Order: sequence, then C-alpha cells, then structure tokens
Amino acid sequence: MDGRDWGKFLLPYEQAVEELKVKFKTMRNELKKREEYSPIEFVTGRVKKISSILEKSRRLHIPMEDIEQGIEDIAGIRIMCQFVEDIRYVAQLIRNRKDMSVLYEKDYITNFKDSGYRSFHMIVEYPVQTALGQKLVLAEIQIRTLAMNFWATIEHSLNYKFRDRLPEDVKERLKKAAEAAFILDNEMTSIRHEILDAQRSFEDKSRIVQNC
Ligand code: 0O2
Repeated sequence: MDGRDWGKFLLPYEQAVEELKVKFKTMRNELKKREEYSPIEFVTGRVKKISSILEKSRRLHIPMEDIEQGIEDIAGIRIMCQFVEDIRYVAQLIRNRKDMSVLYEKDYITNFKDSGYRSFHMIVEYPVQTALGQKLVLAEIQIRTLAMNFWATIEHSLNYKFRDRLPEDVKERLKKAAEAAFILDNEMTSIRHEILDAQRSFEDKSRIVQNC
C-alpha cells in the first residue's frame, strides 16, 4: 500500500474513533447529571500508527489482505475510571449498547500481564456509515483506572525508549511500581464513599459560587 492507499484504508477507523470518543464523552456527561457521579473520568482515542500496524502484522504473521480482521486495535479507545469497581460498571454499559457489539473481552486485571500491565479490554464491532455505505470496523476499548493508566503510559514510553529491550533492573522496578499502583487502587476503593462525598460537596459548592 502506498501513502494514498493507507489514507483511504484508515478513513473508517478515523471515523470510528471520532464517533466513539463523542459517544463515551456523552455517556460520561449523562451519568454525571443522572447519578451525580460518573464512572468515566476521561476518554481518549487514537488510530494506530502505520508503522505499528506493519510491525504487528509482521510479528503475528498476518498478511496485508487480512489486517482488517487480524489486527483488532487499529481503532483504539481508552476509558479512564477513578475506581476499579467503575471498570465493571462501564463494561456492562458497553455490553448493553445497541450501536456496537462486543466480540470478546480480555481481563488483564484479574490476569495481569508479566510486565505488570493491568487493564480491561473489549473488542467491539462498530458500524460506520461511509459515503460508500455501512462498514463494520473492529475497535479495542481499554478500560482502566487512573493509576493503571499512569503505569501503562510510563511503561509504554520506556519500552519505546529502549526499543522493547528493557534492562532487567528497569523491568523489576516497573513490576514493583505496578504492585504499588494496585495497592493504591485498593486503598482508594476502601475510602471510596468518603472520596465521593467530598467530590459531591466540592461540586455543590462550586455550583453555588458560579450562581452567585
Ligand atoms: P499502541 O497503542 O498501538 O502504541 P499485542 O500485545 O499487541 O501483542 P494483542 O493480543 O492484540 O497483542 O494485544 P492486547 O494485549 O489485547 O492489547 C494490545 C494493547 O494493549 C497495546 O497496544 C497497549 O495499548 C496495551 N498493552 C498490552 N500490554 C501492555 C503492556 O505490557 N504495557 C503497556 N504499557 N501496554 C500494554 P500497542 O500495540 O502496544 O500500542
């Protein structure tokens, strides 16, 4: 594929990422209004870089004609939550939706990776309406806490710096840091009610100040 072909190939994925970002941001705002608390803290999305698609297709021996089905995270959405319990709630909301269907899930929270990586992944099929008609695209939705996201972002950039050959001592420190993030999440869960109460009264106060 040359540059123009890639541009055309990625169009439906770009559309899917834009639409899904809007949908999950809307879900966040709706829940905030309805339930005074949103399990979604913030949402990001990206289309996988061409170099990463090529690297993954080589690594997994996926021929170019099969990458639409073989690489499931060309369109990627990340949903960040405050608490681990929120992840299960958001996953259930996604399962209930009629505008996408969940193909399968990977629970890297219960079965965390050797690296220390924790996150909940859902592979969904999402229909985009293009000028040529409807096209079903695969997207990966990663749901994680703020602590899991902090760890994954740092680990990802270190892997990039060391070109996936992390020195052993850095690997060990990262594993310890992942455990620390896990403990942090558990501690936050144990004082969840106090945190939520504090956030509510803080928001009530700022609303009063705004209305004055
Ligand atoms: P990006 O965002 O393209 O730069 P794979 O892990 O890719 O061999 P699989 O089964 O498709 O195979 O992947 P998986 O594990 O469901 O999800 C891949 C994505 O999950 C990665 O995308 C990361 O975003 C995230 N991920 C998985 N394992 C780790 C990990 O150990 N550390 C970090 N930081 N992220 C992880 P890409 O392709 O790496 O990223």
